[in-house]
Amino acid sequence: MARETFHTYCALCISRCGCLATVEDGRLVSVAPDPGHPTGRAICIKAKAAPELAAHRERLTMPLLRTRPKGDPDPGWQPIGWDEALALAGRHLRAAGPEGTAFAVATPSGTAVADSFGWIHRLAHVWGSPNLVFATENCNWHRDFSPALTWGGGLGMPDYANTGTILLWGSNPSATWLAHAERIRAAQQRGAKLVVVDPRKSGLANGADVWLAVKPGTDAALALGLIHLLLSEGGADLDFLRWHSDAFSPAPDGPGTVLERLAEHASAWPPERVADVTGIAEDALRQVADLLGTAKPVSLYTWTGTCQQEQATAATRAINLLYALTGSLGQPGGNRWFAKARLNDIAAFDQVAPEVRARTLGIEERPFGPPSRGWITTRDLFGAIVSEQRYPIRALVAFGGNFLVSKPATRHTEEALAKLDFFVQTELFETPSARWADLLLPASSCWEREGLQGGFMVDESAEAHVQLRPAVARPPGEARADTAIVFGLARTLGLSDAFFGGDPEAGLAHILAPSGLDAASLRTQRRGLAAPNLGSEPPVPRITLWSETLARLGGGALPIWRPPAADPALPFTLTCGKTVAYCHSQFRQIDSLRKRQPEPVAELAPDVAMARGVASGGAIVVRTATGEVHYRAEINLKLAAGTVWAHYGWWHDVRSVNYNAAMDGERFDAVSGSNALRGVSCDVRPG
Ligand SMILES: Nc1nc2c(c(=O)[nH]1)N[C@H]1C(S)=C(S)[C@@H](COP(=O)(O)OP(=O)(O)OC[C@H]3O[C@@H](n4cnc5c(=O)[nH]c(N)nc54)[C@H](O)[C@@H]3O)O[C@H]1N2
Ligand SMILES: Nc1nc2c(c(=O)[nH]1)N[C@H]1C(S)=C(S)[C@@H](COP(=O)(O)OP(=O)(O)OC[C@H]3O[C@@H](n4cnc5c(=O)[nH]c(N)nc54)[C@H](O)[C@@H]3O)O[C@H]1N2
Ligand code: SF4
Ligand SMILES: [Mo]
Repeated sequence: MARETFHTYCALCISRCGCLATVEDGRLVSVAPDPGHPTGRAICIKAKAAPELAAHRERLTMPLLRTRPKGDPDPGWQPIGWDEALALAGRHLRAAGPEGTAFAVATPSGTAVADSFGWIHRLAHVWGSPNLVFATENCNWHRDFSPALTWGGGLGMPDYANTGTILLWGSNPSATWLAHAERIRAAQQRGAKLVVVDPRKSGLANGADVWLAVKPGTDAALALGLIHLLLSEGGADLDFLRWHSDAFSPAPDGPGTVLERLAEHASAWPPERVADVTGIAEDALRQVADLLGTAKPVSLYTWTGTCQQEQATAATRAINLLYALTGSLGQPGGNRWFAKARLNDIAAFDQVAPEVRARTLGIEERPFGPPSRGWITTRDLFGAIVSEQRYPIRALVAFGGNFLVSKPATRHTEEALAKLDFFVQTELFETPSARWADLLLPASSCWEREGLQGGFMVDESAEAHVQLRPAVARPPGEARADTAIVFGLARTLGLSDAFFGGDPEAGLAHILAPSGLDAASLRTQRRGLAAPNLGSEPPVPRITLWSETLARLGGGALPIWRPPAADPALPFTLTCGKTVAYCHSQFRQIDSLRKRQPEPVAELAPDVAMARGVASGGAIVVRTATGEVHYRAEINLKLAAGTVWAHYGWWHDVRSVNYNAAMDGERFDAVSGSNALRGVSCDVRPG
């Protein structure tokens, strides 16, 4: 048997762990860490299960055409050839027209669709559609773009090698980003302090100097309370603020400086009140304020814990303001924007005419949110499809993504998918969302196609690293890479001129051109190379503590936390998070992973279990204002009081075990559109 081992990286999630893939006769047989790679020190159980994923009997192998009506549990899939499938898609997209076609893509942080992300955007833009759905508002928006409201750029990455204190806020890399967790652990071993803000103590929180068990959805109040302590007890870096911020400018709308106004604003949050709202003991608050003021430089990472909230913009603004006060932004040991390879951007955002851009769904309501970059919410898309109020949208072209499970308002989603004239989806598996497709196209997995990664994020040298992942295994049947499918669609739509004459290799050469690297050298050095031509790391940006933009939008120049409307019938707080076994709605069909985590679990804080007479292992129903979900209960002593922490992403019954079927999608952040998926009022009963 021909057995061969390749240097590659696992593309299944954002960690992009460097690994060694062993293949026998075109079949992936094992995946192991590649310690010499910048992110190769460890791999997780998902990568170990990759051979099962690649060879799974339920993988799609042929283009499939629906022959039965939508809503029929059996779509009556009829296999067809690729040429026929692409020609059919071309006819339907031309009938719908560019504005009548929306595009969708799975998350690049939790799937390997990252390989094709730029190409999919290019297809949408060159075709002329202003509307592309992806999970950004619930995912990376508040990490990558909402800090722009405070300092004009993204969050950057903690400089772990030099940091004094790490503030990990609503992010759990031990389950979600192995290479990131590894860097944090190394910093701790070097002596860095770690503060974790999370309603649930898991992973790194177990070894943290302080764990703040925040009540879900109260992060903005907590951050305002810490701002108050920093400003009232001398922990803020006033010299830094003098040079880099508007702190000492006169406040635009009244007496005093901006900093004085911030101090006054935050003084509404003395420790007693913060403790009352967030459930965090005053001692712990003071301990954290002390660390932030003294154990510098401070670095910050925050992700979906603070983003999937109704007040996500206020929460991220308050956390960003707190961080600005530490004086560590852009400093060695603080958050930095490590230089990465210079690559050409192929997304072609400017190809959409301004008058069409102006019609992006949601742009009027959220001009500083994702629609400003062409990213729309499923609520807006499905609303437009069903109501036809703005303009008719008749066709949807989706590359992965499983909205019926990953987005709220399941019934509304079904109604919209049913109404589309034409829905084509590329997928590895037949998901509940794919079951509504007219045409289902088989995608190869990341182990079966080449992929380029320009930057591995977690430190300076990792970010400068570029790797061209090889196709190591044979795709099942006729499955194709998403990029190849994009090129095929471009060809049928007559857009090949904008796609390098239809030659993906020429496209790759174009992407790499400014980096000083080329495909040939990356193909001989499969472990990747440091890019000779890096962009430059920006200097410390100008910080605006006082946001005129948000004031104009009605959110207040300084962030405000509002208590959610109390509902005595729903006394507990529901929230969620990810586990290492699965990504979102994926991998439930993989036996070894399913063995690790066989069923949907809701963890209950002891007070919740006690109040409702639930024992660990019992069946329960979690009820929100708009739905119910069935779970197995587990009592978790390391959970903030009053909290229910539940799994999401299950779909063996898309209604009864699907967290998001209990979310109606009508509660969302006004600036970004992020859904309130965490911090939701709920009750529990034995089921
Ligand atoms: N195994 C695995 N890895 C993944 C993914 C996956 O699905 N599975 N998905 C990838 C993607 S797309 C993303 S966006 C990242 C996400 O990465 P993370 O943001 O790390 O993921 P989560 O576990 O969803 O949420 C982080 C933490 O938020 C906490 N949390 C819940 N409610 C609140 C709250 O109200 N306030 C605060 N402060 N914390 C809260 C949870 O307890 C959890 O520990 O992971 C990526 N990696
Ligand atoms: N309640 C709740 N809801 C959430 C979250 C949460 O924490 N709680 N997290 C949110 C976040 S952070 C995100 S990013 C979204 C994720 O939402 P989605 O992007 O919808 O993610 P998945 O549910 O994993 O669906 C991804 C689909 O893409 C397919 N796929 C995987 N790789 C490829 C590929 O290479 N090509 C193609 N064509 N298909 C592929 C998979 O088979 C899978 O069916 O969910 C959000 N929804
Ligand atoms: S954490 Fe696991 S799934 Fe994610 S890239 Fe690393 S090995 Fe792959
Ligand atoms: Mo995400």
